[in-house]
Amino acid sequence: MSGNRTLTMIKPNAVANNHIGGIIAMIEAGGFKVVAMKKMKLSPELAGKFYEVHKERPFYDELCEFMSSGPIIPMILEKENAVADYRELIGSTDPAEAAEGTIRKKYAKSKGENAVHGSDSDENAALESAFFFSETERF
Ligand code: RTP
Ligand code: MG
Repeated sequence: MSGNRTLTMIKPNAVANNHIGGIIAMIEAGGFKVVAMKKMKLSPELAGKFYEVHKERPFYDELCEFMSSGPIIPMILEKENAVADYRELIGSTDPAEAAEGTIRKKYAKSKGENAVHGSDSDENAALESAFFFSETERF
């Protein structure tokens, strides 16, 4: 899967505000194929595990609380150069800095409640995909 897949989540704020369809439309218009998808709610413990790399950051507790506050939509996306191209499509972490035409520019509320996640490397894309999807769902 190296190089052509990434993992995204539609975050609780975007799901709660009925932006699932709008975000998936932007993803598909951007040339990505949805190869796996589900709706689920993370426990604070699971959110903490997913974001373990940020454990020492000041926003960690707030992030885990937010990410377990309501349902999310994890998806595996496929496209050539998926990780980098998807980070370009979602835009900067802070919506105030996100470029026009990006998902975060359109749907993020704040730096924390920023509508979507995108893996930051091929290695993390693989790890994060396995976090959410079993082998039979990642065909
Ligand atoms: P993501 O991992 O969600 O795709 O976002 P990212 O790479 O752009 O940002 P990252 O540095 O990995 O941070 C992970 C998530 O933590 C929240 N955050 N809050 N309040 C803050 O200063 C702050 N900074 C980061 C965001 O939800 C960010 O997406
Ligand atoms: Mg990140």
